[in-house]
Amino acid sequence: MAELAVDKHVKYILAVEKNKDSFESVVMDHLRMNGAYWGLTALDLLGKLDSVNVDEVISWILKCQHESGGFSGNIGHDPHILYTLSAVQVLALFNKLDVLDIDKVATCWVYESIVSSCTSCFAQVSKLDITGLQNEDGSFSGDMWGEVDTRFSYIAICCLSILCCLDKINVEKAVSYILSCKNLDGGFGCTPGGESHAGQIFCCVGALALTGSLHYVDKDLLGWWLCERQVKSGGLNGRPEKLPDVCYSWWVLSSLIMIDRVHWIDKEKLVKFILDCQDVENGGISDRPDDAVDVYHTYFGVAGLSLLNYPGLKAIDPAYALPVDVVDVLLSFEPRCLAIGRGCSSHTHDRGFESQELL
Ligand code: GRG
Repeated sequence: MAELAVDKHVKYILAVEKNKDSFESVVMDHLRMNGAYWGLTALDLLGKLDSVNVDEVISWILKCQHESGGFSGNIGHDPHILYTLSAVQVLALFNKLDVLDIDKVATCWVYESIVSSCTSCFAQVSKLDITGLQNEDGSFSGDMWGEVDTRFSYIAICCLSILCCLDKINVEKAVSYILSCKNLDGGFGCTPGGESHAGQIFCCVGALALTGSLHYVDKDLLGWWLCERQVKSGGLNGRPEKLPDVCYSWWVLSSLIMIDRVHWIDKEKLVKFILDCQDVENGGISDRPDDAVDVYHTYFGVAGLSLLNYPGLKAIDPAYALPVDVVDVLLSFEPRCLAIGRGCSSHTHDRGFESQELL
């Protein structure tokens, strides 16, 4: 079996960022914040986050922040919850969430600065209306235009959990809306009655995990639907009769881990499928063998391998979609949040799944 071409992938990710005129950079211009999250998290999992200039990244992220508090996909674009989570995740990756509290002089104690940034984040977040984006039925819209999707429920919950602000939304209603999107096949769609799709399942299961609500999931039924996603080549698809795609190595596998049913798929075959999608000469990973590579598939390929405990990769948390050591730092803030009386219910330690020993 081929090995993971770590150095080639690192080179490829760094080159996409540098070469602003490349086809990939141009088509990704409007969602560069997502690209930053994919590329930087992949670099971290590969152990090479130190090859980027942190100050440059942070300064660019802050230029994407709007008056409202939300972030856009690039400078001068409109803010959206999709990019706001990526911005917050990248700041968490660098342990720089405190820059969100731009008016406050950083205190010497990291917890203090995080928690105080939390409070002011909430001020910003409320202007951005992550909390205001919650609708009466518990669902979330992505921005001022009102589209509703369980992706936005996950994003709001993940973002507010990272910022210690989950207590500012109606979690019970958010959970109840997500459960209303559950189908008879055990899966979840983007709205009630919407077809089950592995991407939406990740969002719903992730949101339930982050709110300590996984007991509402029929794990055997959903686990069966998810493990049926594995096709002959070892790759996973997103729904019945569709082609396999490396990105589902994340959406399906993380969901299976969260519901403790990952042992129902053939892990060796999946590893082989992901490795077969590498461009071993120029780096990068594609959706399927011999297709063109891109940063999105490179990230989700590496993240999938990380979930499978591929040797040499940092471990990734299936619910926060951030490296485990980054999440450990976030979770360690909870006692401090409680101590200053924030009554923070944002960090559910017992999310109901175990870390895996897979390979
Ligand atoms: C932090 C990891 C992370 C995610 C943030 C944006 C988001 C939350 C989740 C997106 C979940 C999702 C819907 C993923 C699916 C993406 C995808 C490959 C869609 C393609 O769907 P189709 O129907 O393709 O075009 P198929 O594979 O069904 O043929």
